[in-house]
Amino acid sequence: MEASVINENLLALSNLKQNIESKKAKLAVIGLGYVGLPVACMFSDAGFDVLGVEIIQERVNKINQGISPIEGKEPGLAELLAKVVNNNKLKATTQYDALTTRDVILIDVETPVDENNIPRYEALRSALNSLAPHLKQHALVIVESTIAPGTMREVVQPILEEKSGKRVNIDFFLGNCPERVMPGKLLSNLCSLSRVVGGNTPQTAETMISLYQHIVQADLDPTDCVTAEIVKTAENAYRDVQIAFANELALICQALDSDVWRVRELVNKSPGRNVHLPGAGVGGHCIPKDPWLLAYGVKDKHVPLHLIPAARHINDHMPIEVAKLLKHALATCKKNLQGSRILVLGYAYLENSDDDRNSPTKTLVDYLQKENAEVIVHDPFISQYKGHVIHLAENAHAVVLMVAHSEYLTIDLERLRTALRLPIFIDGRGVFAHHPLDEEEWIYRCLGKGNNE
Ligand code: SAJ
Repeated sequence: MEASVINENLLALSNLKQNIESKKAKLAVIGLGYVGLPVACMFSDAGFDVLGVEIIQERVNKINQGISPIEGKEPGLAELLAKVVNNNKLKATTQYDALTTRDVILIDVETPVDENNIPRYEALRSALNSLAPHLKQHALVIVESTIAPGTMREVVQPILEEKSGKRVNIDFFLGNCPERVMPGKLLSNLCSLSRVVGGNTPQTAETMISLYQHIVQADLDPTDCVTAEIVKTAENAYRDVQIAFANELALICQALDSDVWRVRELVNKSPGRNVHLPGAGVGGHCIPKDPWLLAYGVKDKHVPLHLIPAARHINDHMPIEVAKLLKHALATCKKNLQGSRILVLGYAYLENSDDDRNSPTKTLVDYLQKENAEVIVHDPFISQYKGHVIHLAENAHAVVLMVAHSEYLTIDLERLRTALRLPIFIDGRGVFAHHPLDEEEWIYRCLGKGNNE
């Protein structure tokens, strides 16, 4: 590239950086979901003019009225949204042509994987194809969605260049800054967790850092795009593998009539060990998906992946391991799953959450219903499963705890046992592991504890 062109680009990037530092730069966030909306609110509150672009008109209407469309408890978000909308710092629209005035565009759309664990980039491609014709000269585009390594190079850059007629690093700039948020802690995570700042060039990464400094009070680590894509997917694949180890150890302890809950306590006394919590499965919007995104990044590279897929299969199978404990317990009462009535406690993917994405309980319920059991589900946080546990337990043959919601830890066990037709309690999260139910009164089976035959 000629020296003059390089200088022109560096000058353009330097001007953008100055406008970001002075907050004159106009921002846009494409995708106002559980990540995009808090991000838009935080940059607005930091003093930027932010335009939110969202395809769901109802969500746009709510946001422009200062009302948060996000369910579940998100401390501070509703108040912050009302504030920034009322002081005209944040506006939402469905119209992409409004992006022509935007200097920095953040993309926060969903990037799921399908039943074959292949990324589905329809939302990402749609956002890019809609943005490209309206891309302002020398604008900076930052993808915050979690994407497979190589996606910036193989999907994002080509679409933007082809559909805008612009060239990366000359007419526009490009980066990847993966979000690190947990439902229930969106605002606090966005400001307190460090961010990996992947720039298509080092200068782009520096300009991105000048942006995130306005809302992040933690490390902003500059790197290239592919490293940023790998870090995000690897941090969740790593957690998935850790959980899978705990789950496989639980099955070992069950088979050896030992107690994984005690075993893990003692193992973790050894320096540098951190056996995670065994459980009835791994759900949510991140952990079940991101390992497959990481694997997809090397799909054509002949890298023999064993650990990451194996961990996914172990964790996906845990609801069936819970069903096996139930079957064995029923068999001791000469009862099959067929025709039995089972009360399942917990449908959300995480304790004290209303988020049911990739819920392990769904796997359990599907299995039980295929075995012709009658299944009743309770969950205090999900509207269609709310109810009174003791009433729901009436005439049930067994209770299966799938989620450690606080409500279940203080359940009236005496009343529960009286309501049940058989005193069977399957503990999928070890909530009573340290205080097992009375063997005289219950047929108690706990994932990871022996004597389950
Ligand atoms: N789970 C276990 N055993 C464990 C931990 C979790 O079975 O020891 C299960 C949970 O029950 C749940 C699933 O795994 O079904 C996921 O739980 P999670 O605690 O990982 O919660 P997530 O899905 O919200 O994960 C997010 C991730 N954060 C981001 O992607 C930014 C993850 O990287 C974090 O480590 C996690 O929050 C966290 O705990 O902060």
